[in-house]
Amino acid sequence: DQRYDPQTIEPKWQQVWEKTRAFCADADASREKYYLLEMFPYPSGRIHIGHVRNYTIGDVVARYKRMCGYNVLHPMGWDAFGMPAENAAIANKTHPAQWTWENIAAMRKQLKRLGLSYDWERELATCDPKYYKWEQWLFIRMYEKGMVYRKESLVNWCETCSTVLANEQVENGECWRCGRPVKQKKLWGWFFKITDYADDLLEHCEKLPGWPEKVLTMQKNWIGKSTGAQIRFPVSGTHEVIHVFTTRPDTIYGATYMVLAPEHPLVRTLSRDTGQQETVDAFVDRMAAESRTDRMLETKEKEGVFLGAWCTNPVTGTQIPVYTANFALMEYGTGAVMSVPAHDQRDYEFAKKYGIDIIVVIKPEDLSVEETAATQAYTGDGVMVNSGPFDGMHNRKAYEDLIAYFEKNGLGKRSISYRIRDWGISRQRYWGAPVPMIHCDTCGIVPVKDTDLPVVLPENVDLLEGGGSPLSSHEAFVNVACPQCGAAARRETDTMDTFVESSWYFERYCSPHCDTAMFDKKEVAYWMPVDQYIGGVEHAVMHLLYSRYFTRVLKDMGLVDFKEPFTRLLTQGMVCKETQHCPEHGFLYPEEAGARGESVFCKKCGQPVEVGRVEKMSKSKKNIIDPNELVARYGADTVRLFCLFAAPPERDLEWSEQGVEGGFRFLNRIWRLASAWMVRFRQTRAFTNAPDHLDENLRPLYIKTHQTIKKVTDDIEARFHFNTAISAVMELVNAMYQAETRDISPETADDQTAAVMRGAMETALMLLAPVVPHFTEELWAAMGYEPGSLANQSWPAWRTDALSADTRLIVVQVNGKLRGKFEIDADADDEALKTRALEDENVARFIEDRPVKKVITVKHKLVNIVV
Ligand code: ANZ
Ligand code: ZN
Repeated sequence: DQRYDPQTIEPKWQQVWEKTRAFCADADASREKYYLLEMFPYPSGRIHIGHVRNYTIGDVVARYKRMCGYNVLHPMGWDAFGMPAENAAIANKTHPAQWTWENIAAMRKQLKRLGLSYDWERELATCDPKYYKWEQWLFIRMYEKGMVYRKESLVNWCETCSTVLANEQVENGECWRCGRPVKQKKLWGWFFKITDYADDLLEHCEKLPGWPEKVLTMQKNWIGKSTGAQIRFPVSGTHEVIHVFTTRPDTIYGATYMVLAPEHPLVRTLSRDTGQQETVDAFVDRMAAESRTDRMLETKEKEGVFLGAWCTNPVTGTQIPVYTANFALMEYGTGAVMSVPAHDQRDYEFAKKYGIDIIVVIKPEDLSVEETAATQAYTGDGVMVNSGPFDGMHNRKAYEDLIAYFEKNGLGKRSISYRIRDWGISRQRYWGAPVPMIHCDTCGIVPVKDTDLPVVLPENVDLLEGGGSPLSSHEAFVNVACPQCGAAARRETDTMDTFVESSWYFERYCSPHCDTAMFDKKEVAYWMPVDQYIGGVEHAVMHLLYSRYFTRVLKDMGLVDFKEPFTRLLTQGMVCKETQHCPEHGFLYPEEAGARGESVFCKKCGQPVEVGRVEKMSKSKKNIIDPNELVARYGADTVRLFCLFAAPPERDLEWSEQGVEGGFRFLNRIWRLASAWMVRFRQTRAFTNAPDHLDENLRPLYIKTHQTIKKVTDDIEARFHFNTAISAVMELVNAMYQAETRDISPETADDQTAAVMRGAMETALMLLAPVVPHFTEELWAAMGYEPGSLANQSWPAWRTDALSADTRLIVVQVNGKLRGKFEIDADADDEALKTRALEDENVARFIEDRPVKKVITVKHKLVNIVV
């Protein structure tokens, strides 16, 4: 009698899978493909529990689909460029490349130990010149098509990381990576024209039914399409004109002041020699030091200064003061706001603060004009007032009429604004893919020749302590001949945002070793799009939007023939765990707290510890679990089982030691039962026929078996609810134990009994195979099957006639004479009885070609067919 020992079983099967290339995929037009992808990891050095959960969920789907007969592609690789490598290299006096490749080796080993069914022959790392060569190639194609441009602009600058950040990488005014405040800096950089695709990206949000609604909403908000008008406001006493973008042209009669963004070019021009110049300059300088997103916060105190200049409201002809203020953003609309304090809360607060007129121009039915904006702005619909010829009109109608009026009189035009900006991809850092461009004094900007690609990152660099790029001081890298005129020129030293690499890696996986193109078009045509993508919701805008954009670029280049890279998306929840908190020492590791009776105390100070707050696992909360330790203690299968059993994938999972123990016990229960019956199992085959051929006492277990197949399949198909699927298998195992305690034992079992037990056990193994692949493969082989064959075993099918324990025997008559019998669900309705009766061969023989005149059914008893 052998003990269940995952530490010997698991490496054994992993070797078998590797040797037999069990999960290597080949395109095969005769088979239906299924591309399952999890977001690839950054090689930080260690797999954390979030990875384990993410990859386990993906692995179960991949293994399940394989058993369902699909040709499955399930690749893995490394998002290997980026800042941590550089910082670690500076701190540890190594090279980013060395640090990265060592981490990859360590993490690959950890992933392999989890028994994930990857096609490792397709492994890629984005820092490999063979990979980024094609990114550079595409960059040049995009440049040729005007999809990339270089400009000087105000950028989000993180002092700590000394690099530019994309808007998507600024969170609440802070760097998404280091959490420090982000500043504004004027800098030259490269941009991808993602805004050209804003509308298309937005529209197709409606055509992604396989994506979570919340992710689509985030993308829509990020793209931020607003419709309205652009209107011209002439500046008094000059020839300048201020253009505003407004979503509410219907409120123009209430525009009592103008606000320009601090960076608006007219701010300095208009304030010159007005006596306000110094105040304005000081304000503008102060704003430059603040981050944009910070300024956008709704809660941020509104502040601004008068420019000393006036402009004319084009419909009223009144002079209104021009301000600059923190809430106006240069990057949105035109950088100028016609402020309507009566109908916009932000404008209202500002007007109150600076004593500016508030004029109501839209009145709701239930309020008087005086009451309408008495304490706050009124933002709803209503009837136009104080609006000259538009008075009395509904504001929605006035909206349209006013735009028509502007267009007719050259005062403005219909207009659309987007919140999304072009994607700034320049990074002033070393560890990234070099932008393949050359600056020549005579020829200007010249792309590197295709034959000179890749532009390889030089290895021998001095990384600068405080960050910054060592490339610009690397003479051998920088000095280059102009590809066009041959004169001495300088190489571009910006590297690309790492999100560029992750925008096409899923296409590269289709033919990862292709060295004549980004990818083999035929392979991509077969495998793409990804059928199921799985990853964290934190990528809802950046990575997932960039990837959609990049796929559109590839489509417009004729390289792919689809727009959307990911048909279905699953965003898995976080892994959380209880925390322990001491009032004096903050969060405690489990070993830093001791138990005294019912209560827990801090071992350092003896004070009682607050136990219980469940939070996302993180080093700072001291509630992390090391997957390596867990695997060493319980084996990979138990860890996988727990990750899937404890919660449905999209929900947060609360870690519990007892839960893991429970998983381990469950596997041992199956193991013991299988071991006890194994000799008997080997002498028999699983029973698979209709249940009416079974003895009464064996029928319940057989039916339970088929019910379980159906339940597990339905749970996986509907929403990947592995937790309830696993519960169902647990019930089946219980049913086997119950059958055993009643009257069945391996020693006394007759052939039919052993066959039904074997069928139940085989079914449990097949249903659990995607979840605990090593464990099930071991028992599968023990039962006499070809070792390693379970991974490619067909997913079991249920018999519809074996789904209900409560069946009835129905007799079938033709013209009143008994001609057949069948067993059917007690719930079966008349229609089901009739269909089943007519299907009966014997019955059909007696009907012959005669038309059926009438069918009489008696529930639970009889069908009489009259011909
Ligand atoms: C007048 C007005 C009246 C406005 C009113 C709103 C309500 P969304 O909907 O987000 O697109 N705006 C325009 N450009 C701006 C900029 N660069 N910085 C800050 N605010 C700006 O916002 C559009 C509205 O935001 C515009 O419509 C404008 O204020 C303001 F009752 O114009 B509105
Ligand atoms: Zn030149």
